[in-house]
Amino acid sequence: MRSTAAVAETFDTTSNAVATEARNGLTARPRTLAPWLFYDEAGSRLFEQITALPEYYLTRVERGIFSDHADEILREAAGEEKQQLTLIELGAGTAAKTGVLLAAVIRQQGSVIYQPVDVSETALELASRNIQANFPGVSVRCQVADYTREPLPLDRLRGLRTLALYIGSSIGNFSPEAARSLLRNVRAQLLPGDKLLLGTDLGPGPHKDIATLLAAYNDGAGVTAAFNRNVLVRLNRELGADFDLQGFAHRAIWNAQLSRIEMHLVSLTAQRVHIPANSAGSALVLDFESGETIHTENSYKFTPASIKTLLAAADFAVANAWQDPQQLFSVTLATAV
Ligand code: AVI
Repeated sequence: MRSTAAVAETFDTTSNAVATEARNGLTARPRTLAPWLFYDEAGSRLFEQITALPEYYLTRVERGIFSDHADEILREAAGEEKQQLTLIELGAGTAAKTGVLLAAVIRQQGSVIYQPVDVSETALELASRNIQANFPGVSVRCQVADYTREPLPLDRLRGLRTLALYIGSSIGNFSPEAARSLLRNVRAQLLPGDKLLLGTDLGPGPHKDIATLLAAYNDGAGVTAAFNRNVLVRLNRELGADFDLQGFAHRAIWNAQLSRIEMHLVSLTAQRVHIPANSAGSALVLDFESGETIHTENSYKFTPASIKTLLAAADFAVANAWQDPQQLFSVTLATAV
């Protein structure tokens, strides 16, 4: 966990991380760029826009599940003993998705301590201001931390049961091994009986076709394309690279075997890209063939069975799960065993 004062120091480390990721990913075959590179200021704004797109059902449908079932979810999380809950949210961002759950917990127990964890201090400041203005019973304790790399900075309060929130299908952006290890890390900070609420997008099913999935990652307005290309904008700006933005197309594909949507950037011509020498090494000359791709993101899609297996691997047992009527998305409540 980083203190606020240490955040400025992380700038150098961050640009070094960008340089290292670009070097390793772009010289590998197939070429890759890690999805965390999407989230600079412009990318975070584009992602906010994505969540409001008609094709991107994930945010809307998950919010609908919360609206329909928040009281039940919170009641089950408190258990038969009706224990007081404290909430911790991984990757909370501005906590825009959490309002419905916070309102329900306030109805249930009058007040609550809410601990949002995120790498972005700015997002957390916004979260704290919004929540304090709109939910008087909530006391917010922000934690600036990268929960994907560091142990979860959980403030355990005596006698209170913890409900950890990991919503928005964020778990889907990790490989199965990384997802297991992330959830094991969360589990290591919890006590038996504590709960985890996990939001996951579902794979194709009786009411969900592959076209619905693909459209969510290839919207008509081109916002997801801009989000994907923004990674090149970032490398041009931060590393002085000379990617021709029009020379790369956005592509989203469904990988049925691995149950994931993949996002790629496709080189439209044979082209050469330069990245000047930087803290990660000497200058790079990258020769792209026409049609060659950079793999930028995986977004895994689940079934009730695969959610159960993933949770079990991290010592969580499914307590209950809620889906929308079309079975697009699932919200699972799991107990730490
Ligand atoms: C943040 N994450 C859950 C999003 C997803 O659906 O995988 C990121 C995203 N990529 C393209 N559109 C949205």
